[in-house]
Amino acid sequence: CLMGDCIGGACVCHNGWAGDLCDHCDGRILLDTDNGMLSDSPGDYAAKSKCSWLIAPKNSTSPLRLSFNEFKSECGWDYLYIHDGDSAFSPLIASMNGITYPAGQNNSYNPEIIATSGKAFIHFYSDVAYTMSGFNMTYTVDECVYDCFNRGNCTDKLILVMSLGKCECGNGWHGSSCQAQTCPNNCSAAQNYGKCSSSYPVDQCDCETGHTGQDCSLPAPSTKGVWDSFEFNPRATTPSASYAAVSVDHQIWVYGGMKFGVPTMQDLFMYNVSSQVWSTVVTSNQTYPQSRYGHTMVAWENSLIVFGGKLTKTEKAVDHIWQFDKINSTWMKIDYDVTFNKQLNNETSVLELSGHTADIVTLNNNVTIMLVMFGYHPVMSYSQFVYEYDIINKTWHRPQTGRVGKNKIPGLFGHTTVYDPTTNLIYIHGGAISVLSSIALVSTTYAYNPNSKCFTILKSSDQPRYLHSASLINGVMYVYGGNTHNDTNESKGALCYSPSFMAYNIQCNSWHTLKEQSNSLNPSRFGHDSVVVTSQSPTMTNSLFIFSGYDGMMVHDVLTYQPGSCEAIFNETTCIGEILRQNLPQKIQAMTKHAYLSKTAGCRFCRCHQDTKNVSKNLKKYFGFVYIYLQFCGKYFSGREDLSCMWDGKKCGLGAFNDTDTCKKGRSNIQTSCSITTVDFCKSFSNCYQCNSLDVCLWTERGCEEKLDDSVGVICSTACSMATTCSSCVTTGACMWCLNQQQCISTNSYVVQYPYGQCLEWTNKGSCPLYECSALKTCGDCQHNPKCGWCDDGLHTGLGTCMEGSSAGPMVFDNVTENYQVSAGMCGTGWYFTSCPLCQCNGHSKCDANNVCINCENNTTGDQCQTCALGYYGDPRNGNNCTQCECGIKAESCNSATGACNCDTKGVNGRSCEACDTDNGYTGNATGNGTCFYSLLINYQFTFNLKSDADDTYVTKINFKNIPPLEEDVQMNFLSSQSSNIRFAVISTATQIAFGGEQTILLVENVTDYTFTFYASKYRIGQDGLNTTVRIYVSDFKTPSLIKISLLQRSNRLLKILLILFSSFLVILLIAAVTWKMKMMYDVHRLRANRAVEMAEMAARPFAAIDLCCDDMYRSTQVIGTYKVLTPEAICEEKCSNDQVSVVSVFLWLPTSIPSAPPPGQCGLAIGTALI
Ligand SMILES: [Ca+2]
Repeated sequence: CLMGDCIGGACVCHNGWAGDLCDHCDGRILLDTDNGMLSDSPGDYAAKSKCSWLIAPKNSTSPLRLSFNEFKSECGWDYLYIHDGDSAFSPLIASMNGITYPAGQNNSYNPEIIATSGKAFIHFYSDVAYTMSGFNMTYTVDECVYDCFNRGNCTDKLILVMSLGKCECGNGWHGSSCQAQTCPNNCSAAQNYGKCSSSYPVDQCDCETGHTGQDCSLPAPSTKGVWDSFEFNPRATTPSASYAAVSVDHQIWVYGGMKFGVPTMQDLFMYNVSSQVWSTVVTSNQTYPQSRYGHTMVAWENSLIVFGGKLTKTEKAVDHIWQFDKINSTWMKIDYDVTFNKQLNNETSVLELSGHTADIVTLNNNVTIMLVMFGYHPVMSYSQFVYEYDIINKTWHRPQTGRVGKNKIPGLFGHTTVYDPTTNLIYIHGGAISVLSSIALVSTTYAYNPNSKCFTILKSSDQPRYLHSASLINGVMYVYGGNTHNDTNESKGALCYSPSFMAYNIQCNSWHTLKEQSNSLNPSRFGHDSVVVTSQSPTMTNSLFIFSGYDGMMVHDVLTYQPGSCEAIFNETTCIGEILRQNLPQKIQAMTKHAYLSKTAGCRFCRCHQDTKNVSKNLKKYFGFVYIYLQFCGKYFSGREDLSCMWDGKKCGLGAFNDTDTCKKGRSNIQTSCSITTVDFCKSFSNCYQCNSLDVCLWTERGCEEKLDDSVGVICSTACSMATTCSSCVTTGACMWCLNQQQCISTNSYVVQYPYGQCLEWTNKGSCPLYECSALKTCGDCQHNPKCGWCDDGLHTGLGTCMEGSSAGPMVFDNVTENYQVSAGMCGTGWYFTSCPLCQCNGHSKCDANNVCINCENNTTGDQCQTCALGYYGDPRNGNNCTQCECGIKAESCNSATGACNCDTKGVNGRSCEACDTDNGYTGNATGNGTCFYSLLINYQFTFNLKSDADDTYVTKINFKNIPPLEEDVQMNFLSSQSSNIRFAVISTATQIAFGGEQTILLVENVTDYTFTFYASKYRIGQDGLNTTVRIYVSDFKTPSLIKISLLQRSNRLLKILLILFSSFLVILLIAAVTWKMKMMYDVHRLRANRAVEMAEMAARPFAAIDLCCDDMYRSTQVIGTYKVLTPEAICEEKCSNDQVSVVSVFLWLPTSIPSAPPPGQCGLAIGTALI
């Protein structure tokens, strides 16, 4: 008993713990010492954990420092919420989930956080599926985060700013926990590269021309990218995620986003890059948009246009456009027009999107549009639409789009887009898609041509992610961070928060992994955005600016990245990035006399793709082209991989795509126009609502098709979000109900709907537990809900009311401040927040000195008088009444919860014991005073095993009957393990009419072994025309009981019959043996036939024509559907009607040797199917 006492061989757990060994948390615990530790359990946490802790040190009001030694929970599903204060209504400061690594391991990062109020309310919730090792954390008062890294003093000076520590950093260090070095290396002043200059808020290096980097040690321009990070002033803005940011003229505008802590009214912030100052933008009128996240913002002329997103208050997606006038500092909600049917129904418009993207594009016809792509819609699921918003005319269009190739373009959530004016294409990367009932992440890159409305699939990054950021600098798309955790079973350890940094070179359609930034405490995050800051110096390239994001907390810093520049490269080879022969392994060098050393001025990356003609034939023959490309291009490439440079004969410069013909030729051959047909357009939709929202398409049994005059449509099945109650939501397995948000959502959207832990608890599959505080009836149930506390009525019987509250008392919502306020008067002295009253009798008893309920009154029973006593039913918890059972004489008691009678006669059932259990051979008429009988057979012994744990608990009676066939005496033998009373009776009927009624012959009491004879002559047994029934009533026994009973009727005639029977039996046995053999043969035949049918069926799969593309074969990747993944996935999937199982087909690549030739006559590929 880890956290309990062993009493009488069973563990009795301490408050806040549960389990057979009291080894996992449950309920609520108060920690009131100045320091301590808390953990979910020593091993993995339990499924369906609901645990909370209130840290409220008795002797201190100083800020609390919370440090995690370990944290591992299921990313996106199991959360640890930390509130800065004494209740779940206090400001949230973290919603930890996913994995952090203990110090010393890779990506080491032990999160620490300060609760400035001096108290912390912590709640842990795990759902029904998948558990991990959980967490273990410590807390101390009056200390600083990371103990200032021993670079400064942790002082007692209280700074009343949220999350600001109290480190007074020593010389040379700054930051809230002294994590950043001030003027590192003295700005390389010794080499005259720079000097440390006074600056607000901290001194910074002022580098001389020709030098850059944090300590001015890098040459400027530099071939290497340079990272920097700094904390922003939290007084001016709040860290957030899923906000929107744009950069205009050295000003970065940040609007909205999911924020923890106290809500802010005005959500627009501006960062001045030149002065490095953040400021809140205060609007000059009282109209401004409600707080939202998952929206988009674009800059157009002197305004910012915000579209869509989910309102933080209601978690509802909106279709609003708000425009901010930068000159007058005013917000305006735009009334727009649409050229399509906008309303899906009365409540929902098709434009209610979140997690979409928006870009400003000027089309060939000179119309400037905001191009909105994909996103999640509550009814229409992952949107596959592209919308065009004509900014001048305030009108939305929804163009038909097409694609190059056959692969459908799926609807995406949390993807990124960048618009490249040079190629006039939008580049789309990553995102979450729907796969059956769960989500999958993709690593696909698409190009979208806004003029031809065509999608083209480009090279995959092979690293699926969503909620990452992407920005374009000099033809290179930089992708940072994101959530890389797929569905738990698919994720294979992928991180919830990725630190990775990748570059996509548009010119060459190639991906490169870049060095992760290492300047900040934790480079990993998702939900951030990146913008491009235009360089103020002609020798420097534009730089990347990344603000905040989410890593379980809202990240408190800004990252900047200055890419390397081509100008810093001084020789041709490095500039254009050839593979250097001397870098190749010796063995291969010998075979590569001509390989890759030909000189053509051109564009670097494309050479790997294009210059294969110069590769030695021997080498090609030996290794194959694919091998050369994969192995050498990245590995032995000289120079920089994330730059697109060219050599003009004298110097290296930016390799703009259309500068020279050579470059053009070098460009990968990407087709970006296609024919767009309505048939294809309709077919691309995989959602009924999306399909039917288009006038030209119709959802049929075959999917989305072009609407023709004779088309027969199918009505869309109800979307989860249309259900407004839990019970209507959880009827199918496809939906789940979020208890605190009161929302029904599809299982394939949970993590995209609540990416920051907004759902405190969910349920599905027909169960709808009570959740509101007021509905919870015991103190224990009450405290499982983090928002509730228990108000005892002061009578010490356990009676009370569950209310919303904090440790200080009940809380009520104040409509004026729109906040919860403590209203201590509502409860008085009986407030229990972290413990329960010791006497728990549900109002039906007082307690003795040991807090045991003395005598449960009001017809209740149980340790806490929590159930109705025998003969009563109902839910007596918290003072409710029990109702008397209505069973008459047929039962002494009823089910204490439902009131169904516990019938005392075996074979009698029904709520009021009015029916016979005919399924088990009991017949009769149980209505009124009637009863049921078991029909015995003559000359057989029957055994009845009446158990005390099954349905027989309350059985005290059993009745038997028989109509003896012969005119002979009937001998009854009775043997029982329990003493019983037996009544013998006969009843004669002639043509169904009772003949004198039942006649009792004898009553014997308290017997276990008894023999009785019904005399044929006396009781007219077996006489023709008279159906005389013998009846045996066994009563007053207790279960468990074993009863053996037989009726014997002996006669010569009987013997004859038996002999005939026996000889017949032998014949029957022979026939049976022959029949059995025939049956066996038939079974084998049928099995073979079935198998043949099955094999024919199997061979007919897959059901759809598919294109197989074997790219990058040596990395065993497969192009599946429209995205590429590293793990094998189904090429086709046929759902069974119940949505629970499906038949999947997979491609199998049979093992081959290098060179990649399968055995003669074999194609090397096979198709397999499986039922999953
Ligand atoms: Ca879980």
